[in-house]
Amino acid sequence: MPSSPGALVVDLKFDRREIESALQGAFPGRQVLQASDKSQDLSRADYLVAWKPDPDLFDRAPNLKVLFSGGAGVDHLLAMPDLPEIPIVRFVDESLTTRMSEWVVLQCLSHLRQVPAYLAQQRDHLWRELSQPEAKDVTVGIMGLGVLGRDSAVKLKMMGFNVLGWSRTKKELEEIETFAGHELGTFLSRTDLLVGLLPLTPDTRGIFDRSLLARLRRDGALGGPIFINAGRGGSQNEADLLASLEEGTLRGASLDVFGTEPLPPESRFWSLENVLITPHAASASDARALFRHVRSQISRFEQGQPLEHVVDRTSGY
Ligand code: NDP
Ligand code: OXD
Repeated sequence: MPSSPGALVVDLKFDRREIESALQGAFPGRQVLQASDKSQDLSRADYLVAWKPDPDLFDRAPNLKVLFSGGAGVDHLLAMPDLPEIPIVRFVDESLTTRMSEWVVLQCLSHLRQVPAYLAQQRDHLWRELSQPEAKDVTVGIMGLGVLGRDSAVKLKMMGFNVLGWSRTKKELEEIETFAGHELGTFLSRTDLLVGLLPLTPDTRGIFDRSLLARLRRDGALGGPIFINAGRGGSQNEADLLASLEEGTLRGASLDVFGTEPLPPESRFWSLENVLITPHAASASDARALFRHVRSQISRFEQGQPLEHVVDRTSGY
């Protein structure tokens, strides 16, 4: 008798109704178990799709074969105690990539077109035209040239910016000048708008500190450097960031991620007029797209084909 397909456990801290609706018909013939129901027996499940899972999850589901991250980043999984030695597949999907590029382009244009200053003027009922540099005179440097960084680079280029990219290993990208790890200094000295799209790993934790921010170009068309981060909050030294914004080493910032999320109401970041804040919403995972990706990877796995987007545990991404 053919055995029934392995069950999938879902542990996603997303909107419950969105998950329920996206699960309708998503895994035909396969049992789907919700980890939030503590009465469920997960002991025979083969697969898990998770975003910030409960700490007891691996005790409850000891026979998993593949772990799917509910997002592109996997730091939330790699930090878990008792993480089993099974493949971890991260979420890579056009919808996620497109959303991130929209956010990055939006933030770069917002600083180019002086949105923080105009918002302050609007609050004060002030009608005053500010200077208007052109995108071609401004250089965006992207730290992290992975799936998200590369797409953002192409779209920023389409908007007319000069674009540079930095990554651990050297990349070849059409019309985009790229730098490898050891070339960070040169990359920073030519960057006006610094975009962080790095995963959080032991090597990137706290990388955006005062000394790094102080190496950005100071005499560019924007009148001072801007920092834009949608990677992970853990890669920014927030005390250094606040000091750099307050003393003018940085002219402004756009921050989607923070060391503590939600950002506490008493955080000084909230009241800085030169900072645009979004609530870790640069590129939310679309539940339907996520389940499509999980279904297709499970199907590859069960047909004996290699899984795609498997995390390298040594590098941490
Ligand atoms: P990828 O794994 O595709 O790319 C990671 C990039 O970072 C690669 O270019 C890699 O270099 C580079 N990198 C990693 N470590 C270092 C290092 N020590 N020094 C220099 N470069 C390094 O990831 P994605 O592009 O898919 O996603 C990036 C991150 O974005 C995620 O890990 C996640 O944290 C964040 N994210 C945030 C979202 C949000 O809504 N705010 C949504 C989705 C993702 P190399 O190419 O040489 O390997
Ligand atoms: C992700 C995120 O990693 O949303 O996908 O942060």
